[in-house]
Amino acid sequence: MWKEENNALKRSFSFANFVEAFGFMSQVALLAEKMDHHPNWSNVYNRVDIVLTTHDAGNTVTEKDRALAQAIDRLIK
Ligand code: H2B
Repeated sequence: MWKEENNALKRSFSFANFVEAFGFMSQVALLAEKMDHHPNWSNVYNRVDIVLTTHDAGNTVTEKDRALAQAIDRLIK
């Protein structure tokens, strides 16, 4: 689940392997572009760590972060 800390929403996802993880990242990238709101993230092999914050609002959590978090959750259902 998403955790709010240090003015950001954070969640980690793990997958069976790198291809699955990268496929997920590709889907998130398209979503982010469509929503004009982009994640800070990192990937190591099968793991994707996502941090959502709005830099235009001085790195605080805004409705844009909450909306992207929900949209990402819908992807993995
Ligand atoms: N993504 C995030 N996470 N925060 C922002 O403030 C932000 C963004 N701003 N994506 C958008 C793009 C802005 O820079 C453009 C110009 O709309």
